[in-house]
Amino acid sequence: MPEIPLNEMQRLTVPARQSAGSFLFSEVVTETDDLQADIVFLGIPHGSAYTPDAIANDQIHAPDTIRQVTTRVSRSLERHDFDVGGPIYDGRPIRAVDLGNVPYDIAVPGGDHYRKAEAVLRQVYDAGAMSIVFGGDHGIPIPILRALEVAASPEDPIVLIQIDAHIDWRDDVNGVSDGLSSPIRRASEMAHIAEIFQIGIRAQGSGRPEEYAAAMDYGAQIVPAFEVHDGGVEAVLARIPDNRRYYITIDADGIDPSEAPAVEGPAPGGLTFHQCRKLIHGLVGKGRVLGMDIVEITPSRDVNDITSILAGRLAVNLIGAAVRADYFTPNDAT
Ligand SMILES: [Mn+2]
Repeated sequence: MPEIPLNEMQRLTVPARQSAGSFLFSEVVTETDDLQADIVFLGIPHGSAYTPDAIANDQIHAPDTIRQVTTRVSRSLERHDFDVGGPIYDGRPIRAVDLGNVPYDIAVPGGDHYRKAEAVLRQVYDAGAMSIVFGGDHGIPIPILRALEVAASPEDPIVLIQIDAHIDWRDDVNGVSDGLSSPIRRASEMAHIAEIFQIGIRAQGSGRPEEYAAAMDYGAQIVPAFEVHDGGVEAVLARIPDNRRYYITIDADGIDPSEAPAVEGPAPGGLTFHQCRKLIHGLVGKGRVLGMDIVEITPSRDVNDITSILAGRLAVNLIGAAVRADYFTPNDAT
């Protein structure tokens, strides 16, 4: 591919739309070469589209919509937050920054946003920061998971936790292998990822016989939604190995449409916010959560922004739990 001169669109990230602000009032940083941060927020609006019209799908608006509802996620960082047992950052000197969004470059066929996303996240993980990424569709964890290579090794592989109605094991759709139906298949091919838990799967789970067979051959741990409802989150946590590094990918349709209506394919019987929260807190207590993404939110279908607020609240719960588990700084640090 010919070298394209550096311009605005060649930047790895660009700030969010000004009216959207930043997530949780955090400082906006788009110079990431020497990143200093404990936690980063990043929008990856664009997946790897299956059809030309899907390049501009509704999901591309989710990162800025989630930023825009910040004051409904957290009125102020100083307030007591009952989900996490105090102010979100617990008064500790945590540096959380909003890296903006990974731009789509129309000058490059197919875009080069996955390359940019992977590049910026490699910097994030090199800096030892936790990533909280807002998609975008469910293709966007693919560059995230590739970048996680720098935070793990084949000897200490990452445990992938997916919350989703669908198993996402397609090898390709329309010849596109990095799209929204394939993130778990791609993850399964990465040497630095082992043990995949797929939680909340239900209905037909978009698993054709060959995808289900591939998941079983790999040894994917499929935890259907109704198993979570019947056995409880504790039983799911007990199945997940302790003292590991974890990465969490949440497809909004894994959550029940009564709580997360802004999805393309609502499926009854999904996980509740309460169950997701418990799972996140449980994982933080088990080991090191390296990051989390929340994808597949379609803001135009939302009801009173509840799905975007829910996404923000899941992020707050991960942060609050990680801060109190001394991920970033000990309690007595000043
Ligand atoms: Mn999915």
